[in-house]
Amino acid sequence: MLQRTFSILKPDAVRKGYSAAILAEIEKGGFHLCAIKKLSISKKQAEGFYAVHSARPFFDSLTSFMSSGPILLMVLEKENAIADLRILMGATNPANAEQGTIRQKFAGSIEENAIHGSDAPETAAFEIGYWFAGYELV
Ligand code: FUP
Repeated sequence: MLQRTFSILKPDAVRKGYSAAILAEIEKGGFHLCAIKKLSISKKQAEGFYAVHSARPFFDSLTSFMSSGPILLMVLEKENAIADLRILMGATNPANAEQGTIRQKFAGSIEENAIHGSDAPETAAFEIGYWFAGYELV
């Protein structure tokens, strides 16, 4: 079944000039790019997006980081998109990420970990709707 997921190329990846290389990995992985936009988001927008993590000790640092520079926001589509993107991304902490994954190749730390991908259908629906209007998805 075709499925959509939501992804972000985080400020570290964009700042280091890895955007095109990571997009190439995503396309090689068979994902169709339904939507993409580059934004500099506010701390408040980051806090709304990561609201599920609001009680976690890293929340303030994470939302400051996510609002520290331009990011690329994307909607990706393929069979099994949510799980397949998370395999392509690798573990949250790049030190634990499998060889050949995006985080193993491009991430610097557990916080500055290059890429976000939705973890379930409900979160994908929330995250796509948080950043995109229906007419922006092609
Ligand atoms: P993931 O789904 O792999 O992005 O990981 P989580 O949902 O567990 O965490 C969301 C983001 O919080 C991570 F991408 C990075 C950040 N984070 C930290 O900064 N420190 C931590 O200990 C855990 C997560």
